[in-house]
Amino acid sequence: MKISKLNTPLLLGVVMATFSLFVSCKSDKKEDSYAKKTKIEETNSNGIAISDAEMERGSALYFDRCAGCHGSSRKGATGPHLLPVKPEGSDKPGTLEFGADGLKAFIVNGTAAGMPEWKGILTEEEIELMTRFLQVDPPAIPPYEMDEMTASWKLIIPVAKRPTKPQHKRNIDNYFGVIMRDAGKVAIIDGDTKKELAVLKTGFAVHILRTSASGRYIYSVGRDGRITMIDTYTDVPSIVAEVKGGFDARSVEVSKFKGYEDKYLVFGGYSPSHIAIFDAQTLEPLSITPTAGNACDGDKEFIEEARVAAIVASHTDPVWICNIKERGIVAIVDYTDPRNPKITEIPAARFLHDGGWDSTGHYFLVAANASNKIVVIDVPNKKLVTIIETGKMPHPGRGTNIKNKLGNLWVTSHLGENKLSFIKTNPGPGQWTVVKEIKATGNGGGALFVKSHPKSKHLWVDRTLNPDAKLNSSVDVFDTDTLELVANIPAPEGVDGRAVHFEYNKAGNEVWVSYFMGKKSAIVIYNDKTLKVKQIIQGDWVENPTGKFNVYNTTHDIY
Ligand code: DHE
Repeated sequence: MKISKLNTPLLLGVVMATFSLFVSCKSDKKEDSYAKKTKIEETNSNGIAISDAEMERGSALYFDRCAGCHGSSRKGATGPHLLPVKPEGSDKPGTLEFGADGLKAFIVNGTAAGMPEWKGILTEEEIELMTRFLQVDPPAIPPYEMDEMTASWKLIIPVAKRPTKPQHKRNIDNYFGVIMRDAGKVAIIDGDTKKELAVLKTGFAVHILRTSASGRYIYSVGRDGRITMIDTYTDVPSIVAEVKGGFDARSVEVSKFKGYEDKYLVFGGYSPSHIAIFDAQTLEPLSITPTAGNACDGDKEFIEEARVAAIVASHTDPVWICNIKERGIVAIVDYTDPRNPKITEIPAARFLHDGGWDSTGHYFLVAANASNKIVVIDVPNKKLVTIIETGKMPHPGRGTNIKNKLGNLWVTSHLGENKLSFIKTNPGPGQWTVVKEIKATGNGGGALFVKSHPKSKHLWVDRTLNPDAKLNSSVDVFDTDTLELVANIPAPEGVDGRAVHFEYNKAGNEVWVSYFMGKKSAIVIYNDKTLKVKQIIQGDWVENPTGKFNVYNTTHDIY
């Protein structure tokens, strides 16, 4: 079969975001994954020759590289389904229809709609294995229960042995946690001196960091489902506890409501799909709540793979907001009884991905990227406010808040098109509508993150997944008053790769940008006023940096 024949049906469904494909082979391997438990006699091979050992390797490869977008059970999410036979209601052919040659063409060449080329990332032999693995029925996702979770728990430094106050004079509020994704490490950098204080081994492809309500602890979570807890009070920041909340995850958050500071931590499982709650001082597991259920739109199908995407913690109530991706449900999780959390489900839209607070911390806005919408939730009242159509595949990160003559505006970028949408959040005419749309430099989508700061007059935008190297290696800066483009800033000399994600320092006068997936990784720090480079952080330990989280801004949800 020729690639041109394959393109139409499958490409329609493939969207801009098979990002996990980029995770380098150098990554720290998962020490244990669901792959180990998959055996061919437990699945239907559909006549494809594949041994148990190959099944295990195929599962591991799929899990690490493809599951993020296509789902662990291969039913599709951000990317299309990869099931042998077309499921009912889908317009996309099954993998058996494509056959080994067809699947190989996709894997080798990528797709025009955003799936990158695998050639050079996977070996020939791995690609060949995947063409067979994808034609076999997907293995069931094994359970991951409390006993296994508890067995994985390591309390490295008990609370009683930790210092009661900082053992140094540095300003923890201006520390940055920076993810070195492909090294499986997190660097803690002093934002005042720009010196790395520690580069800690945290696990396979860490995805995000969050800080405790007091700002003392930094927690990481990644594609091996491992949570790592870092104490900033010690002179050299140190890991004090670890636990595995599941096989795969993208989010973690802490309790931030008054009286619950630094008490509980929530983990959002991609695989298995569940919400797990831990003691935030020790990471002792407290409860697991599966998220499977029906979809938001009344579809009768019971969705087993109902992954937990973005999580935020309310400052006004003792709740977390957990977004159940495939079901399109916003779950408000009351943590006052953490062993038996009360969950209010708000049907919204599919598939929920990432989002953040408006400037008041009362409303939460989240992207339903498969339906091109932004969902607005009134958190204290546990109510859906509205669902707003913005553009192709909104991808805000946590979004960002700016203020100008149009009002208080929450901003999202889009993966699927060149558009920045500004949603008015304050009361009055136009509230909860898109009051302005603008374009970034050049053509096409690929934007992943936007960022501003209450003290800044600038809005920063990346184009990480745009195929044009000029665009994906530069960042745009807009004036928040006029919304005019102020600058398109290319990668500085000596730096290359794709620009991704922004973070301000505590004072709101510096912007940190990561450069990854190139030969010269770096964290580039700009003066937010002059837009000139202030410092470039490079070195052996700076390996494909991605997300950066300033302690003060993360603790107080400043974005
Ligand atoms: Fe992310 C946030 C999921 C690919 C970097 N990413 C998130 C969140 C989710 C998510 C659910 C929101 C967490 C929260 O706020 O609680 N990301 C996914 C995926 O499923 C996806 C599409 C594919 C995958 O397999 O992981 C994916 N993400 C990527 C990347 O390829 C990026 C660019 C680099 C990487 O880590 O591989 C990437 N995602 C990030 C970052 C954030 C994030 C830096 C945090 C943004 C913030 O400011 O909060």
